[in-house]
Amino acid sequence: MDFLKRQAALRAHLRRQHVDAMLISHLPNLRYLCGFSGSNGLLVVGPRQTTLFTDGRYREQARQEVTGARVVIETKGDLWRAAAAELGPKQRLAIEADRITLAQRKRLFAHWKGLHRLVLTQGWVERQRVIKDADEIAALRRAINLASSVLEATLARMRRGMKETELAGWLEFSLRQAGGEGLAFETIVVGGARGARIHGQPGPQPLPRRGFVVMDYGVRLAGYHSDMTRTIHIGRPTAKARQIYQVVRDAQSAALAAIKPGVAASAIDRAARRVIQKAGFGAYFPHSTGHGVGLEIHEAPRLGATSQDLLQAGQVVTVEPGIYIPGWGGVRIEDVALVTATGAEGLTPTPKELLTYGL
Ligand SMILES: [Mn+2]
Repeated sequence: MDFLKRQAALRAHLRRQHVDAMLISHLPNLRYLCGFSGSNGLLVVGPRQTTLFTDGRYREQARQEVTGARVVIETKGDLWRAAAAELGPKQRLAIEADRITLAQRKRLFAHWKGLHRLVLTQGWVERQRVIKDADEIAALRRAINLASSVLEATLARMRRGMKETELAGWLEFSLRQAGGEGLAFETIVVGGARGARIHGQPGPQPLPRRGFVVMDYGVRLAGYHSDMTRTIHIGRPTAKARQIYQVVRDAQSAALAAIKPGVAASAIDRAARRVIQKAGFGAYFPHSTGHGVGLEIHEAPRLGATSQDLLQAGQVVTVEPGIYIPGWGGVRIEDVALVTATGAEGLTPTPKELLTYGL
């Protein structure tokens, strides 16, 4: 990961904004700029020097991980005071307004008398993170391939009467066994009518004797997140089940085909939604079509009807339309795609044919 290049790009932005330094508190942004993956840290990017402040628990980890920043281990327990001491008394300072609490702001100003020179910012580092570099794309591919690789063996463990939680557990164990650092988010495994809960948590309910099971899961690897959903069917699908699955698949294909640089992110959402509306299920697709993914599971751009984002080469986004019918169930199919110079490259290798299992 080229941390120095990322810091140089941020410094160029600070100069354009006539800001002397930036105090960064959002942990994924710290990781992006200097490699630090600990859970407590502040980064000051000054005109010539970058300094990471963390506590004694991370001494060894910071020594190994951090590139392009001086590391200060704060032993008195207040990183905000330590960072304030680093700031010049006359500097114009940018802070991440949407990533700082009122209590932290108070601590900063207890030690730095520069309130009138404070610049409240949002998304300065996140804007850089939107375009993934080659190292990041490689990391995302590894996470996505790992997650895809465990699905088949997990599905082979399904048994009649198995609880949703147990299937989710096998999925999560397999991700860990294959080398996953952690889960990308809380695994969703919901069967039968419960599949209509878009963000349902697995429960003690048994897998349906006949019906869909929605599995939405991801793994974190080297800080990067995967995100995929497959919906499988237990028992013989009805004509309605087949139809709904096909509509979702067609909606996803239409969205993937619409991706290319310069296109509005909202147009991708429209492409998926149009297919679902035409089939008469428009009222049953209440969420947006996708989102960026990287050091965070949800980041820019947002592929939704009201999104102002424009697609650009190097963005990595999910495409995940679905249909959810109360009392009946749900179907979602989710892949990750890389926006290329000419279109989209699907990064999720798992096939999308309707898979049916007899238990
Ligand atoms: Mn997703």
